[in-house]
Amino acid sequence: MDSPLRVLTVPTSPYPDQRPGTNGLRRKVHVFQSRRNYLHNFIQSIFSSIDLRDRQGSTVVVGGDGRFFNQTAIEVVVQMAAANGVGRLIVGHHGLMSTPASSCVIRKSKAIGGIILTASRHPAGPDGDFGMKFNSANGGPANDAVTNKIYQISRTIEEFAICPGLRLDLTTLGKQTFDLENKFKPFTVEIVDSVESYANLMRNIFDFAALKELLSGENHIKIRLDAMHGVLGPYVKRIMCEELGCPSNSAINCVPMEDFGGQHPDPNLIYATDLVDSMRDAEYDFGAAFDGDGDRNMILGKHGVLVTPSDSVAVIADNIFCIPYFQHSGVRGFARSMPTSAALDRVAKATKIELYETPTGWKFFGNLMDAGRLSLCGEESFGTSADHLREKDGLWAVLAWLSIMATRRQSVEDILKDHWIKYGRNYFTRYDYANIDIDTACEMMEDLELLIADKSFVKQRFAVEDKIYQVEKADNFEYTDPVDSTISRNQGLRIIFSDGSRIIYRLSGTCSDGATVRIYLDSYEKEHIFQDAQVVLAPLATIAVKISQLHHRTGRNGPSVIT
Ligand code: VG1
Ligand code: CO
Repeated sequence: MDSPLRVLTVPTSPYPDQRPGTNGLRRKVHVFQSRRNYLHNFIQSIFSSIDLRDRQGSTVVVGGDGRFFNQTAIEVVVQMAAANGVGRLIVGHHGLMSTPASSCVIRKSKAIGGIILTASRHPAGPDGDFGMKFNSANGGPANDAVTNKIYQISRTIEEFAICPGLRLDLTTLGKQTFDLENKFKPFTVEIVDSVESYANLMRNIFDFAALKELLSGENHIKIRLDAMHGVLGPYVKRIMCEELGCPSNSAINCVPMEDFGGQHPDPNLIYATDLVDSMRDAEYDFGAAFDGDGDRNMILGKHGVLVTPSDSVAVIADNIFCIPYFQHSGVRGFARSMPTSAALDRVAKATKIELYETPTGWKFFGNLMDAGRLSLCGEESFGTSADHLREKDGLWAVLAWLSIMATRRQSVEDILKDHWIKYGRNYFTRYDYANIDIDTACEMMEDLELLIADKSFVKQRFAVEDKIYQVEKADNFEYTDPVDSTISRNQGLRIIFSDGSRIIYRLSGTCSDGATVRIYLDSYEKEHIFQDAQVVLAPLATIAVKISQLHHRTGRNGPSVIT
């Protein structure tokens, strides 16, 4: 018999910059590779943030989007979990598990949490990004109290525990047991097929027979799904092709790759080029793309008509009973992140369902769901999901849209048009200025805050060509969690005009280096609903740039990306 594996305590020195952002820690791969114990320190900080009594013998889920450095990192996570008293690890086959599937598996297995190795939509490879998300027992991103604790520990860490001799076989499904020389034993690892667990959940939410009829019945529609070489490929193949009968050419870029084929696995009109190109002519009725870790989605109709994520959640809300899950569970509430357009608010008002406006980041929705107050939510950043788990869920959003199409027997475009006719249209766009010097970005935000806080700012008028906007309210968004009264400050600067139009400024919390300034523009039209969004929002953009002096301060003459 082999002798038990040794557990070592290794001295280390802290790093000052391991504060998790909007959703986890993200850095350039070379930071993890070249800074001694950078990875180990963060993993130890995660484990140390969990009380030893809760940790001992507990279950932890480990997933990843398959990007470069995942294999190295998984090995370290497993060796450190064993040395930190975790009793059982559930790891995705080949180390792969999408973010929504991880949330599903954490909940099903009653784990104390999960570590998801991903930098989400950021490019990968030796020159790309790597990252780690930490989710709590409810399956959702850890809240600020937890991430602050992790950060505080990382600033003073002196040692970490590891079982360096532990070797795992990620290719074989099933249980592997390890003997350790310490008091915590035995340590087991289960390699699981997360696609099956996730598919099971979907079968209980949607009417698969109706979807099968829509996708492969006599008068079936044609769809195109782009996994962008992220983790979602196997889920798309199994659920959409094998089970619902879509022909195999309807699923593209479905082999997960370490570098995502050199692309940004970011589902928007700029980066999802394969999908956008193939949707241009009239061949496909429906298209969708997902990000690296499978939590984001972009929905397109025939000819590539975009459903903005802000509209997407509103349309799903208005058609919520096309999804059998909600017929059984009822609808408890709707929510959107603050910068997301107010399209959802109109549906909430009409249906008399409670609406919550939360700060950016999925963690805020989880608390409301756990308290039974929220059923459906969305973010403008291509995130849509419900309370079946605690993450945004790319494939769920696709199945939700297809369910609406199956029930209403209408095209994406007609569903969208009907929605605007019924509720009016919230035009929305986001300008991103990436790789801005951090000090310049912070200074701009500070100056802006002072400017809009001045009493004279309210009632001020801004004119662009024949449009005049008058400021009605301006503030730094602050959120009080209605469940536990936690206050989250500094969540974005808002300027709200008298016609309801909004300009919002925020600094991204997911950058791997430098700063990204985001400007969100939202404007409502009751009647003129068929205009070009960029044209409608151009005056607001001019005002946003003028007030912030963004171009002057950064030397830029336009955003890096418009979504
Ligand atoms: C961005 C989005 C936010 C999203 C977050 C994580 O955060 O704006 O809506 O929840 O990414 O998404 P930020 O702080 O950069 O604006 V994912 O799919 O990258 O985990
Ligand atoms: Co993501």
